[in-house]
Amino acid sequence: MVGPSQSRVVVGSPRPRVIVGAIRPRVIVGSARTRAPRDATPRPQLAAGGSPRPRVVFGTPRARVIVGSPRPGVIVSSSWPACLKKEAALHVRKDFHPRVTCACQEHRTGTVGFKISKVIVVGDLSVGKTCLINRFCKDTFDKNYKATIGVDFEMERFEVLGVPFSLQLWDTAGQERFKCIASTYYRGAQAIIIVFNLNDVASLEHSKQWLADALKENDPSNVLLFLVGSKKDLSTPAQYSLMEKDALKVAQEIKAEYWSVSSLTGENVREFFFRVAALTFEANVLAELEKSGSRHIGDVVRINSDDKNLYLTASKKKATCCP
Ligand SMILES: Nc1nc2c(ncn2[C@@H]2O[C@H](COP(=O)(O)OP(=O)(O)OP(=O)(O)O)[C@@H](O)[C@H]2O)c(=O)[nH]1
Ligand SMILES: [Mg+2]
Repeated sequence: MVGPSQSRVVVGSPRPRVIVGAIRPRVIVGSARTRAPRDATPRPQLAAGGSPRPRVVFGTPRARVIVGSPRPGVIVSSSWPACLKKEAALHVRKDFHPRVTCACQEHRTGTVGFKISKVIVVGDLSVGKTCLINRFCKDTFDKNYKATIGVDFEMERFEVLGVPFSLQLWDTAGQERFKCIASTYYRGAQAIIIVFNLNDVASLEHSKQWLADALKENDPSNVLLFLVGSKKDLSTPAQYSLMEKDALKVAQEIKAEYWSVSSLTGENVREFFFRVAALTFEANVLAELEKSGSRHIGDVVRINSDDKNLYLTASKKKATCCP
């Protein structure tokens, strides 16, 4: 894992390497840009410069953008971001887990505030992965298709329940010829977003294969899954409801949360990524609490014991407000 919000990744050279220290993350494939016109030879690398990125804040009574930027402030509800449909949700709750809320109030979130969570976005070519990320991170939409070559990534910084939290959104190539490069970046994901085109049933059928490939590099019990139908603006309501039935079936089979979005209109895009951030943040804090719950400063360590739990728990101090 690279350092917080300062990384640059170089991909596709004989040995990919990660350089820490640049201001904004940027991915270079050889000397080529990661997005090129379909079937065109790669173009020279353009620097992805720009102003400091705004930090999206939510989960606090009044959300605000902390780092200034030309982008207008993102106003977010103080509540836990809702899922799209109850039957398509990973968790049907109205708020963060009480242990998480309590830990945030008591500043007991350990290293979560310094961590960057990796999210990978996979799916068939041209389903709209890049447009989805760009709509959320840059609020832009490009109607011209430029295939992603290898991988690219964007960072988005959040503040959840007063704790800073960053997502690294990895945009991977759907084209078969770049799959090999892209799959080397699947490892270490905390969330996997599988995108399919709501107007192309084959892309939904391929979702399971994309997931299987992504899970080869990740621990299935430790990863959050999202199935996202894209290009909703192109479906009629009748077409959409037919497709949604199939998509919900697949989502339930693979235990993913289902969303439908349009990067053209922006429908559900922000809500979806807030949900990804909230669920990922919550999973991180719960994991941190579990870790710190099993090892407390002051615990007595048993020596010469076969017991797997070397830490005697008698001296554990109870948290004040956690259930
Ligand atoms: N109408 C409409 N078009 C979209 C939407 N999202 C993406 N597109 C178009 O679909 C095409 C492909 O979008 P990309 O985001 O580049 O697709 P991709 O999945 O990143 O493709 P690869 O990088 O090759 O894997 C582009 O022409 C986009 O303009 C959408 O929500 N609505
Ligand atoms: Mg792309």
